[in-house]
Amino acid sequence: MGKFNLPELTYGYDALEPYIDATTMEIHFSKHHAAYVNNLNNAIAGTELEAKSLDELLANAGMLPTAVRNNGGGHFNHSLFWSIMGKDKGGNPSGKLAEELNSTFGSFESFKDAFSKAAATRFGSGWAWLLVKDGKLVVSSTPNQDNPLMDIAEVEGTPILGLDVWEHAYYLKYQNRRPEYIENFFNVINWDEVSKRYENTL
Ligand code: MN3
Repeated sequence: MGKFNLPELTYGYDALEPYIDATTMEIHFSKHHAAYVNNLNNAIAGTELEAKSLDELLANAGMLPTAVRNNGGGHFNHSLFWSIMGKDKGGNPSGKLAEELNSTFGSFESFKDAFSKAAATRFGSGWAWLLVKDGKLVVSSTPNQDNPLMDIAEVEGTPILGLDVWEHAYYLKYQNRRPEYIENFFNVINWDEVSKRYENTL
């Protein structure tokens, strides 16, 4: 057993059907995410990095061996991703997050457009993010398994919503139709969890 472990998936592989299919979920969680965890553990084993928390590793990503940056990012990103989705979710956010989305982007629909565009235009593999930077909501995207917690990120901050746009996240069901996958992602977002993460930054 290594230092880092797969988180518990709090819903079944079929919980996000029909928007994200059970086979994709099973492979994504039990193979892809598990591989990031194993490779991260192997990459830090026997080194001084073994004493660092995941947050500490990510904050110093620019100085890390590539395997630690990629797999540490992969572990964090997927852990966040599973937590911000759920069965019978979707809809609109409420409370402070809804107010801040409205005041930042003009409306929820405008936010959705900005986030969807970031996800659709991320070339190759990567992630789209809604993050908090200096108290403000910002949409960004990162390549590979990078994320806004990393010192090398173009836009640094605390991610509260992330969407995996690697082909392994959607190809079985959507093939090349990434925009359709992005549209359907909005049917499974757990806005209560995103709100909780937002309020934790205040
Ligand atoms: Mn993935």
